[in-house]
Amino acid sequence: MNGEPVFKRHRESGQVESLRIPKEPRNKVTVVLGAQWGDEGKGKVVDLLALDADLVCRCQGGNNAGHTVVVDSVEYDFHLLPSGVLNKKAVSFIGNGVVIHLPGLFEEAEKNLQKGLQGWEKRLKISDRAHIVFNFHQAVDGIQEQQRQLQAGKNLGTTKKGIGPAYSSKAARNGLRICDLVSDFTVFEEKFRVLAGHFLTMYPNLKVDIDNELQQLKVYAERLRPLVTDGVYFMHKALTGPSKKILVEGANAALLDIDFGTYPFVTSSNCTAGGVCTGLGVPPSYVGRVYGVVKAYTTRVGVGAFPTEQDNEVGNLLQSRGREFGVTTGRRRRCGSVSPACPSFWMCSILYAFIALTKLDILDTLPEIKVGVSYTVDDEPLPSFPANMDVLMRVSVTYETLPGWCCSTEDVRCFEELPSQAQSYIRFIEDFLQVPVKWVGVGKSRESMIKLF
Ligand code: 2SA
Ligand code: GDP
Ligand code: MG
Repeated sequence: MNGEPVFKRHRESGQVESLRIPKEPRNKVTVVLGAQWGDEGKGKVVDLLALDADLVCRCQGGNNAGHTVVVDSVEYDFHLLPSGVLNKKAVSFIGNGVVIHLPGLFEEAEKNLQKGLQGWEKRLKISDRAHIVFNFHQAVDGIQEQQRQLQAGKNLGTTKKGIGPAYSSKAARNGLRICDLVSDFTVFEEKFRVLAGHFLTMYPNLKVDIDNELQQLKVYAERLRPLVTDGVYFMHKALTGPSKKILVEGANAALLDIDFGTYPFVTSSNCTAGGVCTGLGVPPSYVGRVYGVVKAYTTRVGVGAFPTEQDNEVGNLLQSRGREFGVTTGRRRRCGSVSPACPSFWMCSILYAFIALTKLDILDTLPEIKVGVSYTVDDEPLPSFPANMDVLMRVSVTYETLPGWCCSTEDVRCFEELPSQAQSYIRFIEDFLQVPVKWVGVGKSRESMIKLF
């Protein structure tokens, strides 16, 4: 395809326009990805980078994600809308890799509108290829969780936002997309009834109010139509047209990636760099800088192995000081030590150009800080991260203990003013990963981000 001419005839003028992909990439995309189990503070980093972006995109996940942005003491939370939607000069784009629950999207916009988010509909574009999460997908998510608990004695701890069932419909090829919704509604209705019937057969206890949901969807279809675009063409124009700053906001994180994460305790999309290409239609050569967001400690919400979890006073302190509660579900997040020995960090060293290290201020009161530096199983060092969760549950972590700084970093705005122990902690992580730390977060606001270079 590279360099091959592809032509598109312009509808009104009848002129033929080349969709050739230039040999030298023009507008490469900058990507922000979570490097742990999510909630590293991606929203804040995206908001910061979005200040001078022209286009901010979401490429995967759905409203399971919860991204917080604090501007002028107002706290916004985004789930489907890209966090860059706050920038009135930027266009926001929800790509084909995202699964969209329409009532969720409009509720989220309404909630943030009350807080001051204005004009979002004028600057949001949605790919016609994105799949729709229906209410029954969410109900099925809940039923599947109950079944896992009953049958296997353990659920996954999903957000119950219908993410797994919606991506299952996509993979099973009976899912419905935004393009179906905004086309002939009679055809859409037929397909919707077939899909609902399919789930009703599989889950006889499922309650689906088909007529009510269809009525609601018809209303959404009208509201949505002006926002819907051919996502592939839209991205092609953005990538190859006049100079533009394009930003991609990853949702969830490396260890929740369906291929590379702690399967099966993962989400249902690719949260690593590949998801950017498939979820937006961006050629790999157009992926520019990838920023990995790393929290100065680690959290996990939901079930699954967490080798550096601190199920003790330190974990409790991190949880309360860091206010570690899920943005989508309000669940208490499990807390533990940062572990650069963990595989997402290996991926980090290979893939990530820079690191944003967030929430350093939460460590301010700890007299010492443990960092997980290697894993062993049955006294054997692990050369790589185990795929098998039963093995991961048995790993022992070797820690390096670093001195804490026991003073507030909240008001610090440059690296040199940080206590020497905090500087050493940052340099330790940087050296271990061999990836430069570009930002250090010491508070929730945009201003409390120290830029290192
Ligand atoms: P799902 O709902 O099918 O994607 O759940 C599968 C696993 O993925 C985890 N997951 C998350 N982990 C961290 N943060 C997420 N977003 C919210 C937040 C979560 C919340 O910002 O706090 O509010 O609880 C997120 N979304 C999915 C999930 O815990 C499962 O382990
Ligand atoms: P995301 O899902 O990666 O966008 O992160 P979340 O929004 O779920 O969770 C991160 C939380 O940490 C939010 O409440 C942010 O406001 C907050 N936060 C981000 N960076 C910092 C920081 O450097 N210090 C402190 N104290 N809070 C931060
Ligand atoms: Mg979050």
